[in-house]
Amino acid sequence: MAFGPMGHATTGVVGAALATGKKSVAVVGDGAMLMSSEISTAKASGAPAVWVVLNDARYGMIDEGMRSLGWTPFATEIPEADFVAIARAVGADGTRVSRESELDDALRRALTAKSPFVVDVLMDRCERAPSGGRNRSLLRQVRAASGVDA
Ligand SMILES: Cc1ncc(C[n+]2csc(CCOP(=O)(O)OP(=O)(O)O)c2C)c(N)n1
Ligand SMILES: [Mg+2]
Repeated sequence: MAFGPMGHATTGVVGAALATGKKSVAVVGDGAMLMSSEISTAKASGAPAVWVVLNDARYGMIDEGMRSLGWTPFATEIPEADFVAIARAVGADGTRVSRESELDDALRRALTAKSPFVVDVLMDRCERAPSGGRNRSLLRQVRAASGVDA
């Protein structure tokens, strides 16, 4: 997805699941997940979609960008959403991961679930995201796609 718009993976995973008929997994931010109602669409259309939501209760990339400029972040915090409750409210299912040791089991459940499934992963807000490596990787992908050497 490179530097694409928020919501691309959140919604695209439903199309991928429908097109392939296979489990399709998107790893998304909580902010992006809150922007759309795709769990309901997946449920209605029988799409075997899975969302792994990185729930840090903030627009993390913006927060870190502001900090890297020496600013005090503003307007980057969002309420900690209960994505399991949101999934169940539309007839789907999910599970919350609060500890790393719970992750494997949660992913196993997601991959065998009969309905669209959300893995709501609570993030450590003190832990900085590995943005440098991620951005370099994205840059390489963009350059490779456009035929320019990285
Ligand atoms: C439609 C759209 N609006 C705004 C942005 C700018 N933007 C890039 S990352 C980001 C925050 C993403 O927050 P979240 O989805 O919670 O992911 P996190 O960075 O916290 O992992 C924003 C607002 C964007 N890329 N696309
Ligand atoms: Mg976030």
